[in-house]
Amino acid sequence: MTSLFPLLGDSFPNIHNMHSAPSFVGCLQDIEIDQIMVIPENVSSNSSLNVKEGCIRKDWCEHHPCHNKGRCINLWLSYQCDCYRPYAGPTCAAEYIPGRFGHEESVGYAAFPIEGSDHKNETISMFVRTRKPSGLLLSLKKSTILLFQVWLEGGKLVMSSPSSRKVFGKQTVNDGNFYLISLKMEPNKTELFQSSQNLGYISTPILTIQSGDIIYIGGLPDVQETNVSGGYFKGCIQDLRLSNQPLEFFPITPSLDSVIGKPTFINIAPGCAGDNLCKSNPCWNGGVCYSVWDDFTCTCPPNTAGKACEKVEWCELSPCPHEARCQLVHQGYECLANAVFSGRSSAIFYRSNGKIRRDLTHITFSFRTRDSNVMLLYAEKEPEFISISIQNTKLLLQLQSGNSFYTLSLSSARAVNDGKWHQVTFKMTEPLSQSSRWCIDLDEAKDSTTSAVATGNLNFLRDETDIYLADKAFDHLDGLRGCMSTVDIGGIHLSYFDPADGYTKKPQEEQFLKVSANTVVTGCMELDACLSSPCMHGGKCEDDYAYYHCTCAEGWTGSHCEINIDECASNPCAHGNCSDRTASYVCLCESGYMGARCEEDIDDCLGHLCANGATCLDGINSYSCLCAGNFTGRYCRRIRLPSTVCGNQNRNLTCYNYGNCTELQGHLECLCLPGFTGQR
Ligand SMILES: [Ca+2]
Ligand SMILES: [Ca+2]
Repeated sequence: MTSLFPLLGDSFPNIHNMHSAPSFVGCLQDIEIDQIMVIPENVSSNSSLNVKEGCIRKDWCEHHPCHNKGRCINLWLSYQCDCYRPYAGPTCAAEYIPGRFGHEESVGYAAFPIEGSDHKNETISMFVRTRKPSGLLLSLKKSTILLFQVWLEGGKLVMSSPSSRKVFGKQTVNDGNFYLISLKMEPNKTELFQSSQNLGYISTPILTIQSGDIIYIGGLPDVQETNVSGGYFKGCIQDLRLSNQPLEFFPITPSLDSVIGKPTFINIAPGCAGDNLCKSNPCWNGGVCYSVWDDFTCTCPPNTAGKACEKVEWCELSPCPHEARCQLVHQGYECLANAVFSGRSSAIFYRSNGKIRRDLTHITFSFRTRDSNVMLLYAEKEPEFISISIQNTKLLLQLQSGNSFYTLSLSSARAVNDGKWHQVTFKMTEPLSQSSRWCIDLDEAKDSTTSAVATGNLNFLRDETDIYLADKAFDHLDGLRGCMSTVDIGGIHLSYFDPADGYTKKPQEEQFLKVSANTVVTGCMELDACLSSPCMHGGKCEDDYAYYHCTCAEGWTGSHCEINIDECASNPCAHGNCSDRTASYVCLCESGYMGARCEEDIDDCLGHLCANGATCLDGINSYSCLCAGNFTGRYCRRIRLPSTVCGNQNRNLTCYNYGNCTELQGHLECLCLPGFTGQR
């Protein structure tokens, strides 16, 4: 024999038809058979198949034939794709078809019976996508005996077997994304993985999956048994595998020599379409719904919030009159204000809108008054009634309600008519009971008393019962002079604003409506304004609830008595300059005048200097002398008429009016002209 190849040719004429073992692929060099070198030249063409000279290797992966990021493995004659899950097929272009469980509120599950010999050290793995926080994922059963199972609880994975503790996942997986979950069964334990993260293990006896065992996915045939472990799964499961064997819901790969018998599928849909949750119009308040997988989102209008736009920021719509304070209440808002009542005929009354369903077990409000006997709130539906009043300066609740024969009477210990604000709550001590004791809570429990007897709640106010505020309407007493806050009965308010006031209609279903048409004066001051002593200069302050008033001391005026009255304004000084003082004035008199108003002319003749019997004539700050006889001059000290004098230095005589003074024998005598007489 010189060559093996002819022999080969003879022995394997149909080598390409033999499938039992694959042919060698690669290069051979320096082949020596029986010390004879075998080289391509001495191998005849009919004794060889697919043998080529040289050792050229083609890069089959050069053009990236694998899809979906599959890894390409270059072989001599072709390539192989190593696919990422859940892709499959020679080029990873195919994808395992997910099974949709619980589509549109259906319930379903899959059951894969095991066949063939015992399976040890197996891994069960799958992709899971859901938004539900609970649901059974996998259950392995031997006949009716549960071996172990995996389910979702609070959005987290849980694994357990009947004889083991539970293993809990750390993160929630119900966010609508796919998660790869694996169970690795080892001889005496089973480990749970989320992607590559080991979540823990349960100890199991040596676990072999045997022919006849069943892997349940998404639920069990028995509803109650399923509900114990989170109920039926809602979501998608994709690329389920028992080790490397795909367990397909909708096969895309040819079934191999299977370890799985004929599976059962109940209500499993192909693909992973989400439910259309927008179908039920879940968005409130005009929100626009957009479907996302097994969920929805709402595009909310301004002033609304929440997943379904269910929360309305009502107060941001400024729905209240400017003097009111907006407050959010259940399903809506309320406009709160303090009202001023001025006694008789200011009473207002309310009625339920007929839609109040809640139990009314408390009543809360604030008030301020100086009245010592006055009605604050009254309602009656015979024989039931409620009366809240001030009697002998104390706050008093009288209540007869339900089946009780007693009239409950509950009074504050302290006087409440000091004109200051007081907050009061009357409430049932056991609001869930049909009948209970009531307690009063005044000024943040500074005054707290509980009734001795029990009675029912205020539910009679839900029917057609008039609720009077600030007056009883049909008695002879004056109504309240003072203020009341908005009254809160069981969380529903008695608004001072009419629904017809043109503001946004209140959306809440349960309401008390103001029935009386008279408008309420709002704007009661928060505090007694007189506490800050706003009246100056001894003015007296009076608090009128809505405003305050200063009664000024004498000499002062202005709203706060800040102006000194000008008492000189009426020019009170007759002959003088006025100088203003407090509640008075001072006159500085001109010369010659006296008196408070300078009205008095001073008698300047007192101590006058008029001589010779002259008469003093009073003037202004002066006087004149009216001379007698023949005197003249300012003070009448000079003789007024022509005269002659006779005699000597020691003894002389003056004769007036041209009388002739004569001396006869030492006797001096005046000889008068005709018409004059007298000695001189
Ligand atoms: Ca003055
Ligand atoms: Ca005078």
